[in-house]
Amino acid sequence: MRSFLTSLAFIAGTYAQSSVYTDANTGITFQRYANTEGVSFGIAVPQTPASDFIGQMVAPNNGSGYAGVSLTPSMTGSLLVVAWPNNNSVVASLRETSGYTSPGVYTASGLSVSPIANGTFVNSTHLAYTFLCTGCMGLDLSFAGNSTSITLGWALGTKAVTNPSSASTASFAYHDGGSEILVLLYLAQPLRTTLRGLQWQPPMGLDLEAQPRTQLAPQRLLMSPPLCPIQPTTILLLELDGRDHCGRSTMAWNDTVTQYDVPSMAYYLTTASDTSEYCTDVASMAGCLLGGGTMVNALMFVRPQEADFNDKWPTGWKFTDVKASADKLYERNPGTTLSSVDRQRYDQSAWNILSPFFGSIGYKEVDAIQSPNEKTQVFSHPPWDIQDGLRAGPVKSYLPLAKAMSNFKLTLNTKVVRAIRNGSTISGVEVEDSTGSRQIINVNPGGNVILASGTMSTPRILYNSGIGPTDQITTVANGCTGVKLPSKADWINLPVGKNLRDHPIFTLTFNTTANATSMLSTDFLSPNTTDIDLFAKGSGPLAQSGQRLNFWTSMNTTNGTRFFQGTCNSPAAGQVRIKLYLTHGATSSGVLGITSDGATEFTTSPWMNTDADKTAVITLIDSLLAAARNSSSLTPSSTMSGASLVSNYITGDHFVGTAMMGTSNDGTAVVDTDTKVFGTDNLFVVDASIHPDLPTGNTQAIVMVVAEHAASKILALGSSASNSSRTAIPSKKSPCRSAPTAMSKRPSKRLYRF
Ligand SMILES: Cc1cc2nc3c(=O)[nH]c(=O)nc-3n(C[C@H](O)[C@H](O)[C@H](O)COP(=O)(O)OP(=O)(O)OC[C@H]3O[C@@H](n4cnc5c(N)ncnc54)[C@H](O)[C@@H]3O)c2cc1C
Ligand SMILES: *[C@@H]1O[C@H](CO)[C@@H](O)[C@H](O)[C@H]1NC(C)=O
Ligand SMILES: *[C@@H]1O[C@H](CO)[C@@H](O)[C@H](O)[C@H]1NC(C)=O
Ligand SMILES: *[C@@H]1O[C@H](CO)[C@@H](O)[C@H](O)[C@H]1NC(C)=O
Ligand SMILES: *[C@@H]1O[C@H](CO)[C@@H](O)[C@H](O)[C@H]1NC(C)=O
Ligand SMILES: *[C@@H]1O[C@H](CO)[C@@H](O)[C@H](O)[C@H]1NC(C)=O
Ligand SMILES: *[C@@H]1O[C@H](CO)[C@@H](O)[C@H](O)[C@H]1NC(C)=O
Ligand SMILES: *[C@@H]1O[C@H](CO)[C@@H](O)[C@H](O)[C@H]1NC(C)=O
Ligand SMILES: *[C@@H]1O[C@H](CO)[C@@H](O)[C@H](O)[C@H]1NC(C)=O
Ligand SMILES: *[C@@H]1O[C@H](CO)[C@@H](O)[C@H](O)[C@H]1NC(C)=O
Ligand SMILES: *[C@@H]1O[C@H](CO)[C@@H](O)[C@H](O)[C@H]1NC(C)=O
Ligand SMILES: *[C@@H]1O[C@H](CO)[C@@H](O)[C@H](O)[C@H]1NC(C)=O
Ligand SMILES: CC(=O)N[C@H]1CO[C@H](CO)[C@@H](O)[C@@H]1O
Repeated sequence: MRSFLTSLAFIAGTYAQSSVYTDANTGITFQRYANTEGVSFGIAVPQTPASDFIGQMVAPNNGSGYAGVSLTPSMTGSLLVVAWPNNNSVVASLRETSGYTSPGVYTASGLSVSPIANGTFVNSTHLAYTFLCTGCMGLDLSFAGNSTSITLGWALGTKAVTNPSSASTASFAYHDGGSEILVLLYLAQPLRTTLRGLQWQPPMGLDLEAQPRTQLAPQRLLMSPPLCPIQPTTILLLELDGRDHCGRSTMAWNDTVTQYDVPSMAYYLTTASDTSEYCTDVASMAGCLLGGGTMVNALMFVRPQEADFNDKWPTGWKFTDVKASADKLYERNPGTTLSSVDRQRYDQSAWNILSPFFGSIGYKEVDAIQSPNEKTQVFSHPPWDIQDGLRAGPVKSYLPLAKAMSNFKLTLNTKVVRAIRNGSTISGVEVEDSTGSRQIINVNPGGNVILASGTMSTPRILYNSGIGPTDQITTVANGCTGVKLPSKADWINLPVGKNLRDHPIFTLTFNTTANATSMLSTDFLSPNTTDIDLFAKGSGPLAQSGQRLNFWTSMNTTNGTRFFQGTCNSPAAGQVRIKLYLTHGATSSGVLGITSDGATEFTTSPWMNTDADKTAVITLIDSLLAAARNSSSLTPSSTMSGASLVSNYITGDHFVGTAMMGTSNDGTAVVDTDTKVFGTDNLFVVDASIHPDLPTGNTQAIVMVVAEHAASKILALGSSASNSSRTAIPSKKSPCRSAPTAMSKRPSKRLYRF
């Protein structure tokens, strides 16, 4: 006999997200997954999660069979809740199995399921079982009450249950396959319900007291494309890319995950078969897909050190000011130095060679997630934005919050061209779809427009809106993009595009006499079944990004303190590689301008244009090379030196500064400390472009911290928006037929940044 739930290894699993749902029969609000076949499962947990939850399963009912849910992704070794119809009543019990057989009753003291009467019934089409699961959370066999997302299993069987009237002796035939789903439960609105005096809410909820619901909306800004609140209860997120995450390239070896989900793919995205996610009209590389850089980056998640804010950010944005926002971010999106769910580290030869090397020259091992302020002479396992073995980031940790809200709308395939101004007031945005057709979306009186298209793109929207240096706006006026500018008297002269900064990266590759048995690209691109199976459990080398060791140090010079970051791995057998970044404290900067056909370009390159930066890099590289030559494990080539490498750098793709924040409209800043563009009433920028300084590590973590803090600043301003509806006014683009395309004008050299 084919045994119970054989195919519940979720072979055909698809990701499904839950959303908030209030059940009319019980009044309980659940975080619920529902499919189109009438199957749903919802969970509510107490406001302070302990071990109890309320669950509700609903399944089609034809008088026999059963419905089951597993409280982990696996059917074996998981607490199972199974319910079935018995005449007109519902019988249920807790079960567990270590093999693929009819699961036995699970009895343990303190564990039970008890039905909630109004939500437990059989009607002519469905079976509903709503229950209090006492003692059920936080076990090896279940999930933790404070999880930020959980994956569960589901099964339906249509074969008759043996002994259906008895909760303890009923047994089940195998399920019919094809009914299993993966349920991913995400944080949603902080709704809660009262049951027997307890406060319940959908799992992974926010602190309602600290987060009144009306204050949630602007958090959707985080790392997001332009956002257009049209009235206080309506948030429109405009994303130029046409595909949501689900429409993206999946892996040949696992069609439920995209190339962005798989952490090890972070080092291979530029050479993947689908590279359509990179922007084609900007000066350097950026992600033009929902989630932007956070979906294509190398997953480094370097929590900013205090000095990253304290040195150059204005009053109101020092570390003590942003700390609460940082903590809020880390609660939802923590990052990790140990990404594999099985808590093993894989492919560690570079770590095994370099950690003793750095130890021998006085560096100390730290955990970069736990000790963000230790940035001199330290090394760490790489901190990554990975959770449950998959790429994390705002698309997973924040966007579902927004999508669960009825006042939020995401519009794809909508490129923002410009803000439409009447003097200082933004009355709408002009948007373009992929066919080049344009229309205007009006902002209701009192509404705000928030640009979040990144350091490489936000300046274009500002120039197109008549905001920026006169020469850049003049390029738009004389160009062929057909952008309608405000009259010259209304141009706002701000230093948009200036203060562009980035981390230059220097590459030091060493032969090693030690045992560098690194995995090869083929191991990642065509993984074997061992690694595929490990990945399915959130573990193994595919659940890691490409770095194997990170180090940081600093150097005091007469021209200030400069920080350095190194990301290391073993690119081939017998070799280790250090990618050395000059970071916080670098004094070089450049300028981002616009071309006549609407692409952005470097009019001054942002890297290594001060002598003090050059001297510091040469000094640090020479000291590392001397230490390597002095070591027993590393053999740098004899021609390598600071002087030979200093001009040989690639971009870090960590651009900041093109719409810099400052305290006053004195010609040095574009946005004020509320992130509002000077000279406007309701235009904001929340992305890496507003950062006045380069951080010590890769940019995404600090960009997210700043976005959280910006949300609180914008909320504090309040809104007086009315609630009229929006209208769309079609307009036409006059395309640049004869001009070179933005694509062909981009730098021909594709810089590889890892
Ligand atoms: C290849 C690469 C590797 C990186 N590696 C790392 C790393 O390992 N760790 C790290 O911390 N950082 C890394 N970064 C940097 C980090 O990802 C960025 O600093 C961060 O994503 C910047 O966020 P942002 O919100 O400013 O803009 P972006 O992430 O660029 O987001 C901009 C968004 O706006 C959309 N958009 C752009 N123009 C328009 C328009 N006109 N209309 C509508 N939508 C528009 C885009 O599609 C995108 O969704 C990397 C970046 C790149 C490109
Ligand atoms: C449950 O049903 C009873 C009877 O229909 C009703 O009086 C009661 O209000 C319901 N309880 C809830 C929480 O809906
Ligand atoms: C219930 O449905 C299954 C599959 O649709 C079918 O095989 C079975 O005969 C049905 N049972 C009843 C009692 O209708
Ligand atoms: C259904 O109810 C009838 C009468 O109450 C009872 O005789 C029968 O055993 C029940 N059927 C099952 C499957 O329990
Ligand atoms: C039976 O109950 C389910 C779950 O509440 C509901 O969706 C369905 O509409 C009900 N069917 C009928 C016929 O009332
Ligand atoms: C969840 O709770 C466990 C144990 O109570 C704790 O170790 C863990 O850090 C918590 N996780 C989060 C994300 O709060
Ligand atoms: C622009 O604003 C002025 C007042 O600030 C107002 O009189 C005028 O009607 C507005 N124009 C448009 C087109 O809305
Ligand atoms: C090199 O490392 C591999 C994998 O860890 C190990 O199997 C092998 O024995 C090592 N060889 C030497 C010479 O240390
Ligand atoms: C699968 O690949 C990994 C990484 O290359 C390797 O360590 C492992 O031995 C391989 N397993 C099998 C069964 O080939
Ligand atoms: C694909 O990956 C997901 C996510 O890790 C996993 O749950 C699923 O089981 C995998 N599927 C296969 C066929 O390996
Ligand atoms: C640099 O100087 C600061 C004081 O200005 C000191 O705290 C720090 O330790 C120095 N760093 C190094 C690497 O010497
Ligand atoms: C590094 O190793 C390669 C391949 O074995 C060899 O060709 C090269 O000469 C070595 N370089 C140094 C500096 O030892
Ligand atoms: C020699 C040198 O690089 N001097 C730089 C010191 O730092 C300031 C900014 O802090 C730069 O403007 C100088 O060019």
